Amino acid sequence: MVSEPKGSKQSYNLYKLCSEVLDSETINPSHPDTGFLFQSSPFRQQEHTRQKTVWCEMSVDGGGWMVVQARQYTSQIFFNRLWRDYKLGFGILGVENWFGLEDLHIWTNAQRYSLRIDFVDAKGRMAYAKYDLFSVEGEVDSYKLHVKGYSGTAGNAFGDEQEVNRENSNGMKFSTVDRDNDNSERNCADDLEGGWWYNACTQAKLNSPFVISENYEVGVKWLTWTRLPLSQVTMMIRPSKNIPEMIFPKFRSEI
Ligand SMILES: [Ca+2]
Repeated sequence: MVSEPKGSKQSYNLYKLCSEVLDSETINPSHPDTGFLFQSSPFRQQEHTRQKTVWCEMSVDGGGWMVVQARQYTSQIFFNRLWRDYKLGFGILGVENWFGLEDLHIWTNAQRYSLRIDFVDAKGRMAYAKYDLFSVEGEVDSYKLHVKGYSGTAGNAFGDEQEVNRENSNGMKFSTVDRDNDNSERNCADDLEGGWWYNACTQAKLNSPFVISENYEVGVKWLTWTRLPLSQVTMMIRPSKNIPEMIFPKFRSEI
């Protein structure tokens, strides 16, 4: 944990983001190499007091990532939850969790973020998908997903926003079992048993229950990589670096 400045009247942190802990020269050498929890805030200004305990991942791809979704096939956390739970977040930090759509919106609108998703399949093989830009709109727009700039080894299961593909999640609203915002005549969240940015429905089934099957319909899957069920997934975000504003005019600049 990052210690607080001694004598400070309020509990403001030295750092606001996982990436700033990493960037700092005063990083505490007692930090574990892989990850830790600390109080984070999306804003730099001290008048913004919105804070949240977050899970920092410091060993993957240069570190400084904040984990926003994690699944493990051994876990007991139930993911087929209602809108309110997906909005506010749930799970156990450091084990299996959903960060929460409202905070995802606030964080990714405070500045530009990259997204990285790491996968382990049932045979222990690993792959990843990375997006240079990731943002989530507000609740009035049903937390619509936007990603750009794919790279990685697992394929772009979110798809391109301009591309017509009824399984692309990019540009889609979030849906839960009690809020059907998808493009299917059915209720994708009900059929696939987890909240997600469904179209009709998706190639990225990351909040579904773990089922050992190569059946396309069931299990935790990233179908541009493999039909094998996944045994582990981690979604994490970090501020984007060195991305010219003019290329991505739809994304807001840092406040
Ligand atoms: Ca529907």
